[in-house]
Amino acid sequence: MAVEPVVYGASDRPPRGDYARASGDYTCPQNYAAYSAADHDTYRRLYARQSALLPGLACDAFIAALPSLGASGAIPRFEDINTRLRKATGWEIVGVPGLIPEVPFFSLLANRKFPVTDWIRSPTEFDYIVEPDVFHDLFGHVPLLFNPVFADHMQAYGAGGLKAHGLGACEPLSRLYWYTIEFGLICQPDGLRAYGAGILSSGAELQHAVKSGAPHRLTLDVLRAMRTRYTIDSFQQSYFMIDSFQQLFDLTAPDFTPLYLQALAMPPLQAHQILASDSLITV
Ligand code: HBI
Ligand code: FE
Repeated sequence: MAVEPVVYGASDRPPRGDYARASGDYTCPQNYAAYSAADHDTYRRLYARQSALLPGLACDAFIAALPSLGASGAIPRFEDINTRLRKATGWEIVGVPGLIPEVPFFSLLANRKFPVTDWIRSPTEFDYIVEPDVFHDLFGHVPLLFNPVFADHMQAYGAGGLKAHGLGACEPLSRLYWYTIEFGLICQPDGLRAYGAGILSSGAELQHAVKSGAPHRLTLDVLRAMRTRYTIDSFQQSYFMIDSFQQLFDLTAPDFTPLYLQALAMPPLQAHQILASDSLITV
């Protein structure tokens, strides 16, 4: 079955990935032979820069699990990661040509499969890329799939997403994903840290998200996050903080349908907006 490419946000150019390679569920085998020496070198340099930035900024669970991705000198083989990941949490990663539509995306998560884009950015996009590539998807998302509580949360999120789609409530779910899985902060005994993949895979946003005085930092309230708009082409203006992955799981694992229906019925909030009921955190 032929699948349609997915265009992200207001992007004015077609997505990079070759969607003709994908099967009906949008997955495709990792095209390992297609990587050039320059591609492997891009991954090696991204990994080296990013891993050096983590101490004091990334959460402990992420730092502990990062070596599970394997040697950092070249793009890993998804199958090698899967041998370890299946054993740790029963999750596996599957190749995709890029962003995929919400229903296949949620279906994969609900089945404990995480879609990983298989191509890598060009050297000119070393610092910033609009679409997720293999570095963002692997380095940003996969380490925490080795954490059992976080892994269970991701599955529950996928199941909730399928339900939301049936109710026309994908937008609130996307916002929650954005402010948790992509840009979430966590409070550790030794201070605030990042667990969101968009922060952890970004050279510049890591410091901004955790240490800068500029953005707002709010205690996570699921309904509040579901109402909050976001921008995809600048640092976040607001971040939401959790106390533990267990808290994230507890907030979303039961039936959280009433929350996204509630969010749909309320006006959206701007990315920088602050309400009297918000609980703000200072760093
Ligand atoms: N597809 N490959 C991929 N990766 C994502 O993170 C992703 C996606 N499709 C949809 C999607 N995310 C969003 O709708 C999330 O907000 C749910
Ligand atoms: Fe991501």
